[in-house]
Amino acid sequence: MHDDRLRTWGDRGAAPDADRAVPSRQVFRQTGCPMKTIARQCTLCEAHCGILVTVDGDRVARIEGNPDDVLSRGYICPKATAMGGLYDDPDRLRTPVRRVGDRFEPIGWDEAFAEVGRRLRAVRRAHGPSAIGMYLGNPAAHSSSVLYAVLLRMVLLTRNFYSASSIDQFPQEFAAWRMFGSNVLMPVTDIDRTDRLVVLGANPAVSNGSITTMPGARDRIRAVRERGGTVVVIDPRRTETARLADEHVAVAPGGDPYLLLAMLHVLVTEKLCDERAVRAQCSGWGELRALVADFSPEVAAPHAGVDAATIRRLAREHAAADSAVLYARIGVCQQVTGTVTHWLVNTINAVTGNLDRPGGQMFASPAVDVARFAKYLPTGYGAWTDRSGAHRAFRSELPVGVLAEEMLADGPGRIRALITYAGNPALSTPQAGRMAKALAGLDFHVAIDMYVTETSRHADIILPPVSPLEREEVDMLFPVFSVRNNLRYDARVFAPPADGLEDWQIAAGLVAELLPLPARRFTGRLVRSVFDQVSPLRLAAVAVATGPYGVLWRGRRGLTVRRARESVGGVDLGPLRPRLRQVIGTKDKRVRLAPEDFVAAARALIDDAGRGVAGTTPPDGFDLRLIGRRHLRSNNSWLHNLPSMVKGRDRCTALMHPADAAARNLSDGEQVAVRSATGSIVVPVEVSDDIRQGTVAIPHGWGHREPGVWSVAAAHPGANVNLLHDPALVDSFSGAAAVNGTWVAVTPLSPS
Ligand SMILES: Nc1nc2c(c(=O)[nH]1)N[C@H]1C(S)=C(S)[C@@H](COP(=O)(O)OP(=O)(O)OC[C@H]3O[C@@H](n4cnc5c(=O)[nH]c(N)nc54)[C@H](O)[C@@H]3O)O[C@H]1N2
Ligand SMILES: Nc1nc2c(c(=O)[nH]1)N[C@H]1C(S)=C(S)[C@@H](COP(=O)(O)OP(=O)(O)OC[C@H]3O[C@@H](n4cnc5c(=O)[nH]c(N)nc54)[C@H](O)[C@@H]3O)O[C@H]1N2
Ligand code: SF4
Ligand SMILES: [Mo]
Repeated sequence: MHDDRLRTWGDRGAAPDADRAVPSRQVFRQTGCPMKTIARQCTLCEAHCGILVTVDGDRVARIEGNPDDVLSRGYICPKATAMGGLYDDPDRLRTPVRRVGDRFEPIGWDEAFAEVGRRLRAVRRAHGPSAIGMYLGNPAAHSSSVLYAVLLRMVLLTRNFYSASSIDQFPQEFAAWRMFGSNVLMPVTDIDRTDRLVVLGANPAVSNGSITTMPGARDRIRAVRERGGTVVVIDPRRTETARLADEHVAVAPGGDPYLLLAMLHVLVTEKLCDERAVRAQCSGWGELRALVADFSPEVAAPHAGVDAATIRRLAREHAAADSAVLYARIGVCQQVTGTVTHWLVNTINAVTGNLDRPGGQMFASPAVDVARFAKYLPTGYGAWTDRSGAHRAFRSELPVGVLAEEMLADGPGRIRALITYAGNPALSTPQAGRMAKALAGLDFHVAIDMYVTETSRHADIILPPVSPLEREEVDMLFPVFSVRNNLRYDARVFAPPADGLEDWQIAAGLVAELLPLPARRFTGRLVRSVFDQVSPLRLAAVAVATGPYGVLWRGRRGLTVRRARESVGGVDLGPLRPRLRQVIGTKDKRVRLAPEDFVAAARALIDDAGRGVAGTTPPDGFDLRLIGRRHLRSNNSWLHNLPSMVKGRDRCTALMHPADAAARNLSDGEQVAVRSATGSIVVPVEVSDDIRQGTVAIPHGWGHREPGVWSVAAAHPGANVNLLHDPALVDSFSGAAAVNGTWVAVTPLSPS
C-alpha cells in the first residue's frame, strides 16, 4: 500500500540535522527490515506537531515526535498516536454511504455525487440559494482542503453559512478587525522571547496553543521561567498551565474585562504606559485614558473576583518587564464580553509598548503571506442577518447559535438542506437540545465526515475523506499564527485506496455539481477533471514560489515547496519580525485603541460595576457558574472512539470545589444532576480545590448516546454539556456563543 513516490534513504541514524540549509530526505528505511519511517505532522489540532511515523506493511508500528521539526522540536502529546488509531479504526467509513431507514449502505462515488447534486439543486431551485445551509467544523482548518470548502461556500451563494469559528475565535477576529483593520490580523504571542507571559482564559499546557500555534507549550512556558522571566495564569481553575506558572490568579468567570479595565486604569494613572510607542503606533489614546480614568482596582475588584492589590501589581509588573505579553484565548472568547476582553488584551499589550516587538504580540511573516493581503479581505459585517434580525453576519457567517432555529422555524428562508463538513454541531454547539430534531426534519443532508457521528447519523448521504495519514499537503493557514516562521510539508504515509478521495476532491466534486452548468453530464466531468489538476499542493507550490521567500523574488536560492518536502522537519524561516506598518489595514495605519462601540460597551460595564450591578446576578434557583475544560487525550467531540484516548478514569466530570460539594452533601465520584435554564445532564462530580469556589467545569464534546453511532465511545458516553448552554447568550459584537459562565445548579441524583 505504500506510495512508491516516497523515496527511501539508507539508515535513520544518518539523518542530517534538519538545519535547514542542507535539504535532506523525509523517508528513512531501516536497514534489514521492511519498516520505514516517514516524517509529517500530526494534524489533529492546531499545534501540527512534527511526527515520525514508522510503518510496517500497511500498519502503523510507531509514532514519535520528530526532533528535527522546526516548530515542535520533538514534542508530541498522547493524541499523536491517534493518527494511527484513526487509520485503523474499523468504524471509520471507507466508502460513501446512503441512509436506508436506520441503516447506512455503501454506494459508489459517482452515484453519491450525482444524488447529492440532484437533491441540492432541487432544493435550490424550489427555495433559493439560502435554503441550503452549510456548517464547517474545526478539522476543516487542519487540512488545506479548507480552500475548497471556501470555494464551495462561494458557489452556494447562501446566507446560511455557519462554522465552529462562532463558538471559538470570532470575538478575537472581531477585535482584530476593529483595531488592526482585518479580522485575520490576530497577533501572535511571542512566547519564546518574552520576559513575562500572562495567560488569560487559555490552557496551552493542554491545548498546545491556539491562535498562537505553540506545540510543546509546556516546554516553552518552562523556558520563560528558566531564562528569568515570569509566568502568570489568570483562570478560575488552577489549570495544568497554572501549575507551571509563578502565580495563579483565580479570576471569577466573566471577571476579566473588569480586571483588564482596572489594570489600564493603573497603567494610565500611574503613568506606566510607553507613550512613545503609543504615539508612534496608535490612535484613540485620549478616549482610552478618559474611559478608565475613574475605574480603580478597588471598584473593579468585587466584579473581577480579584483583590485590588493584585490587580494593581499585575499592571505594574506588566509595565516593568523588559517585554511582556497578555495571551488570551477561548476562556475569554466564549463570553458575552468576548470581543471587549480581546480588545482590552491587545490594548494593554500595545500601551505598554509590547505590540510588534520581540517578546510581545507580533504578526508572523509566513511563506504564504496571508497577513500582507488581509486588509483587502472584506469582513462584510452586517451584510445580512438571521431571520429574526437579531444576529448579524460577520465575515459572511451567521452565528452557530441560530443554526437549529434557521432549520426549524418554518417560513421563507428556512434551511431545508444542509452540508456539514468536518463538524459535529449536534455535540459542539449549544442548541437547547433541538439539533437532533432540526437535523431530522431536513429535506436533505449531506455530511462530509469519516464517521457516523451524532450529526452525520441524520445525513442522507455521508461522503468520507481518506484518513489524515493518506493525505499529502502543505499547511498554509497556521504558519500565519505560529510562534516561529516556518514552512512544513506533510508527506503521505499510506497511499489512499484507489477509490479514496481527499476532502478537497470531495468539495471540488460538490462544486461541480452546484455550478450552474449546461449539459451537466459532460461539463460536470470536465470541471472535475480541471479541479483535479488544481490540488492544494500545487496551489501551495505557486503561492510559496511567488511569496516573499519564493524563487520569484529570490531566484534560485528562494524557497520552494520542494525544499520543505526534502527536509526532515520543514524549513525554519526565523523568529517573528516586527511588521505592523506593513500589514495594518486601518486607514491611518494606526492601531485603534478606542473603537467607539467598544468604548461604549466598556463604559456600560464600568457604569454597572460602579452601581454594584455588574455581571449577571444569579437567576433564581441557580448558584454556580459553569465553565469548560479540555483534556490532553481528548479533542473536541471525535477522538473518543479510540481505546487509547479513553482509557483510565472517566473524564466527563463536573469539577467542583470541596466547599461547594460539602454544601450540597456531594462526595467525589457521585453522580449529580447539573441543571441550567436550558437543560440538564447527569455526570459524576470530581471534587478538587483546583477550581474556584462557586464555579464548576465540565468538558464539551461528550454525550455519545445515540444508538448505532460509535462502537467504542458508546461504552463511556459522557454527557453533552452544550445541552446546558443557552444559544441566545452570545458575544455582543461577533455573535459567538457564550458558553463560559452559564448559571447552573448541581444536585445529588435523587433515587428514582
Ligand atoms: N461547551 C463548549 N462547546 C464547544 C467548545 C467549548 O470549549 N465548550 N469549543 C468549541 C470549539 S473551540 C470548537 S473548534 C468546536 C469544534 O466543533 P466541531 O468542529 O463542530 O466539532 P468536532 O468535534 O471538531 O468534530 C469534527 C468532526 O469532523 C470529523 N473529521 C475529523 N477529521 C476530519 C477530516 O479530515 N475531514 C472531514 N471531512 N471530517 C473530519 C470528525 O469525525 C467529527 O465528526 O467545538 C466548540 N464547542
Ligand atoms: N487536548 C486538546 N487540545 C486542544 C483541543 C482539545 O479539545 N483537546 N481543542 C483545540 C481547539 S478547537 C481549541 S479552540 C484550542 C483552545 O485552546 P485553549 O483556549 O487553551 O482551551 P481551553 O483549555 O478550553 O482553555 C480555556 C481556559 O479558559 C478558562 N476560563 C473559563 N472561563 C474563564 C473566564 O471567565 N476567565 C478566564 N480568565 N478564564 C476562563 C478555563 O478554565 C480554561 O482553562 O485547543 C485546541 N487544542
Ligand atoms: S498537540 Fe497533540 S494532537 Fe495536537 S498536533 Fe501535537 S501531537 Fe497532535
Ligand atoms: Mo476551536
